[in-house]
Amino acid sequence: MSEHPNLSKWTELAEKQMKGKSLETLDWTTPEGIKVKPLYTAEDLEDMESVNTLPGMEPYVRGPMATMYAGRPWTIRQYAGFSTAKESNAFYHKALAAGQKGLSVAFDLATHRGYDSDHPRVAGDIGKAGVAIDSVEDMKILFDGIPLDQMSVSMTMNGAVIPILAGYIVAAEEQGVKHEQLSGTIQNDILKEYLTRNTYIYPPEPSMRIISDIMSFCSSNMPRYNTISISGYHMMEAGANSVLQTAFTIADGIEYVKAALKSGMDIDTFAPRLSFFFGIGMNFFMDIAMLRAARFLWHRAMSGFNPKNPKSSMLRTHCQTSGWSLTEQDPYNNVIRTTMEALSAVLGGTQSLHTNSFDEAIGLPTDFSARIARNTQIIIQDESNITKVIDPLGGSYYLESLTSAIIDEAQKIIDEIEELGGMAKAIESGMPKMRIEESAARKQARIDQGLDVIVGVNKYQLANEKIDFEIREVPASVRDEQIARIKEIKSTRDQAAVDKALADLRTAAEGGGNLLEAALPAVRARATVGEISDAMEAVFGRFVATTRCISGAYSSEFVADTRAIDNIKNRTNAFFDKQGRRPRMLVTKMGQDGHDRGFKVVASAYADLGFDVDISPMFQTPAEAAKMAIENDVHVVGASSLAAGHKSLIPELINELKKIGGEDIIVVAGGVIPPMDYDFLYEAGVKAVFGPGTPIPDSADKTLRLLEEKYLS
Ligand code: DCA
Repeated sequence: MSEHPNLSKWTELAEKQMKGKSLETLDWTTPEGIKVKPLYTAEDLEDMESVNTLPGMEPYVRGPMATMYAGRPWTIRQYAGFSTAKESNAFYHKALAAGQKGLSVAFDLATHRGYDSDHPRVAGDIGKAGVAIDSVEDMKILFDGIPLDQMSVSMTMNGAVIPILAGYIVAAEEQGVKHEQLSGTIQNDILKEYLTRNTYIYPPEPSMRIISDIMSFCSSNMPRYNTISISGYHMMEAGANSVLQTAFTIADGIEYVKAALKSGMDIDTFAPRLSFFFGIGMNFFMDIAMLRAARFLWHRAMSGFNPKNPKSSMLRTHCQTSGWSLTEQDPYNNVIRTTMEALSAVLGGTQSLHTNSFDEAIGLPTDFSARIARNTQIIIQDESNITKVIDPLGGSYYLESLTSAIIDEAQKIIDEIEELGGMAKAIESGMPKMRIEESAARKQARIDQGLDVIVGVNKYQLANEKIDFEIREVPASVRDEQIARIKEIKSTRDQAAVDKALADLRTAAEGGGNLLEAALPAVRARATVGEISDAMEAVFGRFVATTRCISGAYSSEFVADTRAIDNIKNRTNAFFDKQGRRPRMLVTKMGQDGHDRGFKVVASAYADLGFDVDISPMFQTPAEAAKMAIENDVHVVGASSLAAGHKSLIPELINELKKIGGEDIIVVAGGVIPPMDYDFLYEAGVKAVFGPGTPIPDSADKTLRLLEEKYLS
C-alpha cells in the first residue's frame, strides 16, 4: 500500500531530484507579483474564505448560475463589424447560420467619436475598424432580417452612446419590436475610456450623467437589457496584468453604482443589469482564477450597498481572448493561443465569449479566419464535454490558491482607490494609467529579453515569413457611399422636425430631462449621429486628454543582459556628442485610433534609451502631427497605426511635412500594418515599418541607424 501523502517527505524527495539546487529556484513570481510554487496541496487551502462554495450561490466564486453550462452553455458572441451596414449585415447572417448565438457590433472610430462620415477629421477612419453608422437608416440595414425581439445584441459604444442606443431602439420600433422585448448589452463604460481606450467625447462629469440616464431609462423601459459592460478588457490590452485588470474593473463598477445611487435610483432597480467584460490572456490558470476572484470581489463590494435582490451582487461577464497576444509572425500559432485563452475563459465561467481570429494582428478578419475563431468555441461546446460539469477546476489546490491571491492583491488596490475618493478621482490623479503603463513597459522588456517566450517572435522564429492567406481590406469607396446616404437623408427629411428635436435634446442636456429619452425623437426624425453628438457637445464640450508618459520602467526590467540596450544608449550619447542634442522623435497617433499602449510603450522605452521623445495628443490630423514635428524640431516622426488608417494617414503626414518645410524629417511607422502594405508605405516615403512584435531594441537600432546615416556620416 502507498504511504499517506506527506509534504516533508515530498520536499526531501524533490530536493534530491534537484541535485543540490534549492527547491526555491522552482518558485516563479508572476507579472502580478504573486509567488507561485511548483506544488500546491490541501494545506494551502486552510482558512481560505473563497473555497467550499457552490455555483449560483453567494459569493458566486463558482459561477453566477446554479447549473452553469450543464444547463445552458455560454453565448458564442463574436464581435464584428466593418465597412458599410449592408456588408456587416451579410457577415452577421452568415455567422448566425454557422452557429454564432448572439451579435456583437463593432462600430468604426468615426462613429465612436460622434462624427458623421462626411466630417473632415475622420476621412481615414470610415468603415475601417468597425461598421460606419450615420443614422437610423444605417441601423435598419445593419439589423435587416435579424428579429430584434429574439436576438440579443451587444454594442460596443461608449462615446456616442446616446445616438447609437437610440438608433438601435428606433430601428427595433420600426421592426415592430417593443422596448421591453429588447435584450442585449451596451458597453457604456466611459471610465475605462479615459484610462485606456480613448473613445470618449465629453468630459467625465456629463459622461457619468449619460450613464445614469441610460440606466434609468432602461430599468423602466427595457428590463431585459444590460445597461453597461464594465470592461477590463481594454486595460489588459493596454498592458494591465490580471490583478490590475480585476481591481480597476471592480473599482469602475463601484463608481457606477455610486453614481446611479446618487442620481436617486434604488440599487435593485439597476444592479441586476450591470454586466462585465474581461480580457483573457495567455497566463492560463491566472485568468481562470481572475474570473472567480472578480465574482467574489464584486459580491463583497455590492454587499456594502445592502441589495435585497441576490442578482444585484452577481457578476455576469463577457470575455474576449487577447488581441495583444496575437502575433504577426508565424500567425497560425494564434489559433492555438486563442484556443488556450478560450478554455481559460470557459473554465473561469464566462457567460459570453468572443474568440479572436488568427489574422487580427495583420488585418480585419476574413470569412475564413472568422470561421476558425467561431468553430473554436463550437468545438469546445459540442465536442469536448467540458460543459457537462460545473466549475470543474473548483477545489484545485493551485487554482483556489491563485483565486485567493488575486482576491487579496486586487482588494488592496481597490482599497487604495477608495482612499483616493473612488475611481473617477483615481483616474484624475493618473494612478491607474501609470500602473497600467508601467506593467506594459515591464512586459515589453521581458519579451524583448526573451524572458517571456512568444513562439515565432522571440523563439523559433521563421526564416521566411510568408502570408499565404487572404487579407480583408476596406475600400475607400465606403466613405463615398456613406456621404451619399447622408446627403440623401438630409434632403428628404423634415428639417423643422429635426431642428426642434435637436433643440429639445440640448434643453435636456442643460438639465431638463433624460438624454436617451430626449434623443429618440431626434433619431426618429432622421437626425444623424454627428448632429445628435454635436447638440450635446454644445452643452457639455469635448474632452481633450493630456498625454503623459512614464519613465524608467522599461530599462529597469533589463537585469540579466543589458547589451542590446547599452548599445543603443551608447549610440544616442554619441549622437549627442556630435550633434549637440539627442536624437529627437515625435511619436504620434493620427485619425480616431484610440489604441495608445504601443505608442506609449515605444515613447517611454525610447526615452529610457536616450532619445528625446515628444508624444503627441491622440486623434491628430496629419497636418496637426506635421506641425508639431516642425515646432518641436524633431529628427524623426514615429506614426503608430492600429486601426487600418495607415495607407491614407501616413502618406498624408509626409505630404504635410513637405508642405511646411519638413521634408528632411524621417518618418517611420509601427503597428498593425499588413506586410503587403509595406512597399506602398516605402514608396510614399516611409523609411522603416515595424510590425507587431518588433523588439524595441531592434526598432530603436534601425531608427538610430537611419539618423546616423543622415547626420553622422
Ligand atoms: N440555466 C438557466 N438559465 C440560464 C443559464 C442556466 N444555466 N445560463 C444562462 N441562463 C439565462 C440567463 O439568466 C439569461 O436570462 P435573462 O436574460 O432572463 O437573465 C439568458 O439565459 C442569457 O444568458 P446570459 O448568461 O445572460 O448570456 P447573454 O445573454 O449572452 O449575456 C452578458 C451575457 C455578459 C450578461 C451580456 O452583458 C453580454 O452579452 N455581454 C457581451 C458584451 C460584448 O459583446 N462586448 C463586446 C466587446
